[in-house]
Amino acid sequence: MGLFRPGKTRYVDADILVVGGGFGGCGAAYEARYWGRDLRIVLAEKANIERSGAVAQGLSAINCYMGMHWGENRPEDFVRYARGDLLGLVREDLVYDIARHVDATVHKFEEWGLPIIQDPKTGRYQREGRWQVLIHGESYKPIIAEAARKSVDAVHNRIMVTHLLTDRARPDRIAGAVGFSVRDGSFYVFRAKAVIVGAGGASHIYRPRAIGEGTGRTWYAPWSSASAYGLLIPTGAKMIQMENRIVLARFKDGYGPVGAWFLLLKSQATNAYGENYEAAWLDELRARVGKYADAQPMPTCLRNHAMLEEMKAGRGPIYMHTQEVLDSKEKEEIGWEDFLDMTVGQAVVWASQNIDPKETPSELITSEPYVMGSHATCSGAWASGPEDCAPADYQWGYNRMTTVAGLFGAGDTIGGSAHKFSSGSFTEGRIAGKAAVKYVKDLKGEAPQLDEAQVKRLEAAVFRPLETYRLGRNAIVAGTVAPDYLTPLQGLQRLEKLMDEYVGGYSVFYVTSEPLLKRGLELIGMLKEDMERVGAEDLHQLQRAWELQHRVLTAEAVARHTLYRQETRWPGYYYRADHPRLDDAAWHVFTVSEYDARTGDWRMGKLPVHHIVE
Ligand code: SFD
Ligand code: AMP
Repeated sequence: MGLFRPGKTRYVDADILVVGGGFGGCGAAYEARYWGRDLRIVLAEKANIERSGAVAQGLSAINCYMGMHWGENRPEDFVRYARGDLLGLVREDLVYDIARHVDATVHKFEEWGLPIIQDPKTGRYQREGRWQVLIHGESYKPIIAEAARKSVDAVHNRIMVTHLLTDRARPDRIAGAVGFSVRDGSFYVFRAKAVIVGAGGASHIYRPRAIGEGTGRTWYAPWSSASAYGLLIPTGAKMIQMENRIVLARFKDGYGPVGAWFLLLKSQATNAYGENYEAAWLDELRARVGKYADAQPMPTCLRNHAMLEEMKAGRGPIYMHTQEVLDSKEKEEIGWEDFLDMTVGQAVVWASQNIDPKETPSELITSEPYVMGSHATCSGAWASGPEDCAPADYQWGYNRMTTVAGLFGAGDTIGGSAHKFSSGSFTEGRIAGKAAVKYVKDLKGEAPQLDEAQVKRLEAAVFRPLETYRLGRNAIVAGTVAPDYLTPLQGLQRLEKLMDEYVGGYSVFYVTSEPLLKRGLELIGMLKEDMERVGAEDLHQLQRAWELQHRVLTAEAVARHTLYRQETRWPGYYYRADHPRLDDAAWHVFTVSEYDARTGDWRMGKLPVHHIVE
C-alpha cells in the first residue's frame, strides 16, 4: 500500500518565517515588518493566533515592567533580581537587553487597546509588585495578535510545524520548515532565509496532579507542547539549562496563581497550624545553597522548598489566608479578577468546593514541573547576545540567533534569561525580528537551498502515524488496545509516568539521582523506539502524535541535563539526592547539550556564566 496522504503539498516562500504566533512570535512578526518593509514575512501557527498559546485564556498581570520613566527601576536592578531568583545562573546580557526595551513594548500594548490599571493617586500603572503591573487582560492575546496579523504577508493558522529544514550544502544553516494543516491535511513546505521559533514551552512532560475528571488540567497551557525545544534539538542547536524545569506554588486543584495574593493583597501563607513557615527554613536553606538563600525576595524555588518540607513533616495543608485580606469590595474584586482573567478554573474550584475567599482560606500546593524559558526558570537555546554588551563568547553576529545560522528564537525558546513573562517574550521577539531582518539583508544573493531528499524523508515521516493506524486498526483487540500501534495519549501517559517517577516529579517530592536518571533514560529510549509505531486515526490525532514527539525529545534533554549537573542548584525545583548541596566551585556554569539526530547521541558540556552587572 502506498503512503496515505490526505492532502496536497503546498510550498510557501518567505524571507522570514515565524513559527508560532504567541508572545515571542507576535513580537517577532511586528518588529521584522518595521525593519524589513520590503521583505516577505510569514507566520505559521498550529492553532489560531487570535487565541493561541499560553495567553489564550488571558492574563491578569504583566509581570515584567521596569517603569523607567517614572524612575521606578533600572535594567541593572532587574538583572540582580533575575540572577538572585535563579541562584546566580542567568545570561545577564540577555536579561539586561529585555529589561532596557520592555517598557516600550508595554506602552505599545496600551496604545493598541490593552487596559492597564492605573493607580488613581499617582497616575502610574498600578503595581502588583516591584516588577508586575495589573491589567484587565481577558482579551490580551487578541489585542497582541492583531498587531502581528497586520504586520505579516500571511498568517497560516492551523499548521502544525513538525520539523525545521536545513540547507542542502550546509546542515548548520536553516532553510525553512515543514508541517501539515490540521484542517485539510496538506503538507506545507516553507522555504525561508531565516526562521524565528516562538513555539512555546512545555506542559505534560511530567504527570500532572490533575486526574480523573480533571485530566488535562495543568498550570501552563495543555497545548504548550514543547515545540520550542522539539523543533530546535534535531537541528543540533545548542540547548542550555534544560534541567532548570520549573515547579510552581499554586492554588490547589485549579492552579490559580499566587503573585497578586502575596504581593498586592499581602496575603500570608501558613502551614495547617497557622505558622508562617518560610523564615523557619532559612538556616537549613543556607546550609544547602549558601549565600543564595539570602537573596531578596526569597528565590521562587526556595519558597517551594519551605512549603515542601512543611508538607513532608505532616504540617500540611498549606493555606493562603485570603479571608484575612479581602476587607474591601475593591480587594475582593481584585482577587476574583485575578482568577477570572487567567485561570477561570480556580474560580470554579471555589464555587464547587463552597469556598468563599472572604470567609475561608484556600489550599496551596506545588505543581508538576514544566519546561520553560520565560518564567522563574530559563531552559532553552543558547543564543547570541546584544552587540553592545554581550561578552565576546556570548555573541556570534546576530542577536538571539541560535548556534544554527539563520535560526532565531524568542520567549520560551531562548535559554538563560528568566523572568521575561508575556511582555519580555514579546520584547525578545522584537529583538529577534530586527536581527533576523539584518541577517536576511546581509545574505544578499546567497539564499539557502532546500534539500529535496530531506523534504521527501520528512513528508513520509510526518504522515506515517496515519498509515500505522490504517494498517494497525484491523488488529484492535478491544477499545484502544492495539498490538500494532500506540495512541498519542498512551504514549503521553507513559512519558508522564516515567518522568514523574525517575526524573523528579511531584509524586517523589521532586527527588532524583544518578541511578534513577539512568533507569529513566533507558525507559525513554524504549519509548523512543515505540514512537516509531504511534498511530493516528485522524488529523487531530496526528497533531497529538507530533506534539508527543516534541515532548519526548524535550523530556530526554531534561533527563540528560539533570544527570549531567552534579549538584542540587535549585531545591524546590528538583533534588539530586546523590548531590544534595549547591556546588559553586564546580557548577557555577550553564549546562549545554548538542544532539546528533543521525546517531541519537547527546554531547554534554559546560558554558561559562559571566557577570556583567555588579
Ligand atoms: O501569573 C506552534 N504567563 C504570565 N506572563 C505575564 O506577563 N503575566 C502573568 O500573569 C503570567 N502568568 C501566567 C502565564 C502563563 C500562563 C499559562 C498562566 C499564567 C496560567 C507567562 C506567559 O504567558 C509566557 O511567558 C509567554 O506566553 C511565553 O511566550 P512564548 O511566545 O514563548 O509562548 P506562547 O505565548 O505560548 O506562544 C507559543 C505559540 O506557538 C504555537 N505553537 N505553532 C506551530 N507549530 C508548532 N509545532 C507549534 N507549537 C506551538 C502556539 O500555539 C502558540 O501560539 S503567572 O502565572 O505568572
Ligand atoms: P505567580 O502568580 O506566582 O506567577 O507570580 C507572579 C509574579 O509574582 C512573578 O513575577 C513571581 O515571581 C512573583 N511572586 C509570586 N509570589 C511571590 C512572593 N511570595 N514573593 C516575591 N515574588 C513573588
